[in-house]
Amino acid sequence: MEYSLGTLRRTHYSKDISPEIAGEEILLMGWVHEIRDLGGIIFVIIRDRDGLMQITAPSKKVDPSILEDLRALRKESVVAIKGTVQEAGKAPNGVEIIPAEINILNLSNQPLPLDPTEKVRAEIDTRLNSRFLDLRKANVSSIFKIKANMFKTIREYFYENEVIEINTPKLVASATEGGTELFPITYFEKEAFLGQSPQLYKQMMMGAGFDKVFEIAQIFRAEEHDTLRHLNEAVSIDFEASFMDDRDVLKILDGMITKVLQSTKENCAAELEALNFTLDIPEGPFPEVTYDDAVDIINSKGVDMEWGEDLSREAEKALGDIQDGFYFLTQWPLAIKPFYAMPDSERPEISCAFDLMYKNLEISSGATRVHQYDLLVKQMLERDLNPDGFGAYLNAFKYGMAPHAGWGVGADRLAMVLTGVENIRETVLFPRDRHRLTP
Ligand code: AMO
Repeated sequence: MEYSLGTLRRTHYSKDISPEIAGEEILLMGWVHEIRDLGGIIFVIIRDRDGLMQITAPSKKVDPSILEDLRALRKESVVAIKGTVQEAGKAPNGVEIIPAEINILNLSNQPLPLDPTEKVRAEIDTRLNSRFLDLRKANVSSIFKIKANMFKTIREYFYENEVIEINTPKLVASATEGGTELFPITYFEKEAFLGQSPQLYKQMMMGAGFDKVFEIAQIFRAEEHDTLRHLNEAVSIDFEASFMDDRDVLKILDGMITKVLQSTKENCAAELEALNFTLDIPEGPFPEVTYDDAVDIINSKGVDMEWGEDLSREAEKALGDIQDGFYFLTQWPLAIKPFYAMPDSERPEISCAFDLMYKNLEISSGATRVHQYDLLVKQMLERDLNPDGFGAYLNAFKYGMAPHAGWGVGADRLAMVLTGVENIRETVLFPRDRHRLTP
């Protein structure tokens, strides 16, 4: 039996095999999804990236050596099967393959640590431990196809709007935002950290004259949270634009999310179906709720909240219960927003900052930024941050910094909304949480 690829080359994916090509000889490559040996006839279901294909071997029609080869197959082994396409009303895609040659490319061990056919349901931890097998399931891989389409759409949106894609360092010397915990690392003889946000770098690019930039990259947060919506390594979609304020960038964010929703609906129908999920597309711009109104709503729902506090989980839930879909939370108190958020010119106790929420889940934070050096230093000091630690950043504000605004979207959280999953771990190939560093 051949164990190397040799001259074997795939001619078709399962999705390309239809009754129109009945009679043609094809070569399919994939995994053994199921074997049913009924004695006089053997059915083998082959799975590739895009679907399933039935191989039908009646003992009267195929060579006895083929039957022997098929009987030697084990579930989840990797095979190349040459055969002829035949119309078959009863087969899943209306076609089946009558095999002429079976090549086992890699035999799978048995028993499997996880059943990719989903006959036996597994808990998330078992699934993540054998993630490569878990990802063979159509519903699981659908999440990542939807996520790939999401990134493609977002990149297209930015490129259409002349936003320049950038890459900023993830090995950094000092804190970004203050507050959030950082992962310390050893950088030769110095201490360094994993970047928690490209915030300071994307702002420095406004001093570099790039006008509009975006970055899609990993962020690292050493938060001890163990929730369904926090990870220690997440992906952030960051946007920053010069000569714009919070109102301008809020509209750009609204436009981006709407485009992503539409594109998911248009391009990922099969994936949404595999997930058994209906994606709703809201009409018009997302509604806005001011922080002041949110405090009233939350208190009216029986959850105590003082003006000036950040939203507790209970408060987010109380608010999410009455907001069905995406909405912006605006006019946050300045004191609970980071030092770089601009105070409102009429009400200095509030900031020009907003969050984008989906029900009770925070998807994005954004703001008009402070572009004046003195105000920036003042706001750092008010938050007990030492401006000496921000020298390189602050320098960019001394020699001509454009007024600017921007936002960051949690890509994995947005993927939760698009796929309807409730655990953020589902939307990340190999998630990193408080308890998981492998695989
Ligand atoms: P913030 O800290 O709110 O803002 O992060 C932006 C968005 O990133 C996502 N996010 C996370 N997702 C999963 N796990 C986490 N631990 C996690 N932390 C954050 C959320 C959140 O809304 N520099 C600002 C953005 C800006 O103002 O441009 C920032 O990082 O969806």
